[in-house]
Amino acid sequence: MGKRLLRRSALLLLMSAGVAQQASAAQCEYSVLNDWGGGFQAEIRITNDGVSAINGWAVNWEYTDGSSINHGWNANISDAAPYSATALNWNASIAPGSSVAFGFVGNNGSGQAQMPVVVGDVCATIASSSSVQSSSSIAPSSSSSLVASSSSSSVISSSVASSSSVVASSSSVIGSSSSVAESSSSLSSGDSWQLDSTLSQLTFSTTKKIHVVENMTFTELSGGISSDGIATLNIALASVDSGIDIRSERMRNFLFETSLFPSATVTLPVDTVELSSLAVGESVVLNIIASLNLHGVTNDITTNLKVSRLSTGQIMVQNVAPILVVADAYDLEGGIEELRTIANLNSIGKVVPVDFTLFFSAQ
Ligand code: UQ8
Repeated sequence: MGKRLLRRSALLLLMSAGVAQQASAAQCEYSVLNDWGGGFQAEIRITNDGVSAINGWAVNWEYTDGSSINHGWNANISDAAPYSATALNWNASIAPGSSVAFGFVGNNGSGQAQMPVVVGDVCATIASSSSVQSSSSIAPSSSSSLVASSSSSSVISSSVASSSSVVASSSSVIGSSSSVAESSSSLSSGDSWQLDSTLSQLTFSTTKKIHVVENMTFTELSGGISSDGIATLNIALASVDSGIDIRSERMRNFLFETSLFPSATVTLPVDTVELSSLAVGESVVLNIIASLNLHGVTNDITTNLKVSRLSTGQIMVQNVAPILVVADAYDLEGGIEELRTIANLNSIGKVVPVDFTLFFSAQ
């Protein structure tokens, strides 16, 4: 009886805290997008479910198993534990009903990727949840829901999420899409190689009216290869350049939905010993499995990459054959249909070849 009363008053306390903060409260959600045993890719999404705009935000989270972060994007992320992140200029303000997300890759402390509770003034006091959105072919992961008070948390339920593995064909990959964002992070110290965004390029080709093919590009790329062998490519989807301004804007709003999904991220494990033993002037073709997170969906890409050492301090990574991104595999078919209707076209192709040349500089 006493215990029941105690539980009820604790619940009432939580509920009233939630109500008091409702006007500007946001849900702060930690998701593990990919867990390959030794490392992980995760995202924190802040969703404004209050009635007024949020202007500026900061969140904190802690790992209790020694997990650490190597590289992040779309926020200023602290270099070491305890981890915190603050907004960049372009994503500081969150309108009611909208959300912003930032991401990072890191090393697991022990076993599976941990899912810490995210706290901060901006986060609703009553609950914050964590879930695994998808997993790579390398390792499946699980999801859990958490209820958190401002300083402590307890797991109230957990369930195993199914792993979604995707399309891979013998020579090039099938997967699709993603959303953009400016990507930058204060975290670069863990990288042994950093993507050179001025030299690197990523293009894709679209097809309309059966046989009209056009080349388009993303102008903002970032990423790196960490000393413990995690390569990351982050594509700011808002930087899409279709060659026609109004079309690029429509692609941001209707196709990639960049306010919800600001960036597409590719991660893959890399053998850093093999990389450092590559002589200047030498090239190697590697068969890799990467994970592409785009438009809230993560799929695997199996393909060949040509890696060339241009100098002691520079490597170049190119696709050997175009990587075929299937729009449907990333929930992009609805957006393509919207673009087709707006432009009054009879067809837009849903398989999109992607090509890239990436340059990395030694740190
Ligand atoms: C050492 C080592 C190994 C390091 C590794 C380094 C590393 C990280 C490597 C990466 C490896 C890797 C595997 C990378 C993968 C890269 C990929 C695959 C990235 C994905 C990129 C991406 C997000 C691509 C987009 C995909 C997609 C499905 C796009 C859909 C585009 C379409 C179909 C657009 C339709 C456009 C169109 C025809 C619009 C119609 C239109 C409109 C609406 C309009 O308004 C207008 O103007 C008035 C028109 O013109 C008249 C129109 O046509």
